[in-house]
Amino acid sequence: MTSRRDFLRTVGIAGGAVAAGTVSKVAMAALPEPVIQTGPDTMPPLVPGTGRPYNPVVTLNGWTLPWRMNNGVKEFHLVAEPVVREMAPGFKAHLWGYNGQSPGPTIEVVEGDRVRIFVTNRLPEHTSIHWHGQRLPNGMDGVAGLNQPAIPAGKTFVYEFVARRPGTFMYHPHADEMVQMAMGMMGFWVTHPKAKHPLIDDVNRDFCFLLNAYDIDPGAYTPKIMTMLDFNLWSWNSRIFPGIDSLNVRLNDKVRIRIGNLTMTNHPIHLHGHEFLVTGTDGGPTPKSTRWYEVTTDVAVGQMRQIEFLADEEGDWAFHCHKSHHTMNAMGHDVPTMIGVDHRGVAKKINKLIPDYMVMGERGMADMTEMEMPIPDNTVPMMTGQGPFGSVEMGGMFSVLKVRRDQKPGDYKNPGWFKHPPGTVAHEYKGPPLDATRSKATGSPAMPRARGGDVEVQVRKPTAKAGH
Ligand SMILES: [Cu+2]
Repeated sequence: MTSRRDFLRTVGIAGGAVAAGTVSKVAMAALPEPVIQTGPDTMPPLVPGTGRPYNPVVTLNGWTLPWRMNNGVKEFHLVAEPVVREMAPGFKAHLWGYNGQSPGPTIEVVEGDRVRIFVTNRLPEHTSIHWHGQRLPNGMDGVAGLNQPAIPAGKTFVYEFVARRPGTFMYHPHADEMVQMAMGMMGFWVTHPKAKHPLIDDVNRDFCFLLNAYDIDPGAYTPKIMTMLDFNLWSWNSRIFPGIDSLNVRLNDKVRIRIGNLTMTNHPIHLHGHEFLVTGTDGGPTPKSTRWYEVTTDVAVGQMRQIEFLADEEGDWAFHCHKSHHTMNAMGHDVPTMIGVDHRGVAKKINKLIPDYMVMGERGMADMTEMEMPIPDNTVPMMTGQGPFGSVEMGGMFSVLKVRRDQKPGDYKNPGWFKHPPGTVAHEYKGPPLDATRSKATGSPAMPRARGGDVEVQVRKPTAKAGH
């Protein structure tokens, strides 16, 4: 929890080409020292010590990059480099990121700030940074080849622009983009309004995270970079449940959550226990007339969404992607459904060849959470995470909103499990069993069938690979 302010000197950052003639030589003479983050913990909000004041965000399993003021310009230093990211306890991935982690640090500025970002490339290949969603001079947009030469390995470039509109943004490479994003190169950006904005409400807590996905074979450390759609690790800020921190708030706090999607598919993000409004999109705050209450909002590829709600229900509330295979971890997608299939005979035969072979999924997948299956080193188990009542049977894009009466303002610590008032937990019915009355009503087809009788399907055989 201390490394935010550890200003580590990094070697090999001196000199390099300058992307734009607008950057003064004085500014280049002394690079701001890069700040490196060593752990995946959620850092407390970085309260601004210099520059204009604002209410800082909290990056889930992440942190905000400190800056320095230089003659009225807010200066940041990003270092693109290989990193080791602990994606879940005991599971470490070899990724590319910024300043020690993937995703990189959140950059927080205020509407109207002049921002200068030094980007040092310590990757084995060239890179660039695109400031996703920003209004800025064309030469600062970061598309290698189109707006600037790519930043060669070992060089430092400078981006400089005014953060013109408040809102939720992202940054990512626009050079060898598929590979570099598959390796984890991305970060969050928040531009706070400079004054009271009619469409931007004050909130008590402001969280942000990126949706990202990886394809890492069980037992491997490095993502497969050529994967187009079949990712097997679905993560928030490169963390997998149960490694994703909970969002801890005080009862009746007004809460904002900002979500950016840098995966290759959409994610219907679903919150239990509360209705929320989508108060911001890629284009900034939404007009009030367009807001309606929802409990699930789809965040499409390349989009940002801000949701806001009043946390007025105490408890531990699930918060997750509603694509159910995104709440599973490293899984083989080509496993046939075995529910209801009696394969004891087959298992006996296979056991002669492979003594450890275990029959899977005959009664559903919940058995997976109880079995101590032998898995390769550095593999995240498929569904783990122990709740107060047993296994939560979730993985991937899942976390918990914890609403507590006694959570202190500004305290983001995990308060532990919710203590339910007596008599408020679903429980076993212990009365006499009832005779089930079955409905006799049957539907009728729109048209009579020409031929064919009843068919009862018993076995789904393994089929060829199909996309999802
Ligand atoms: Cu999803």
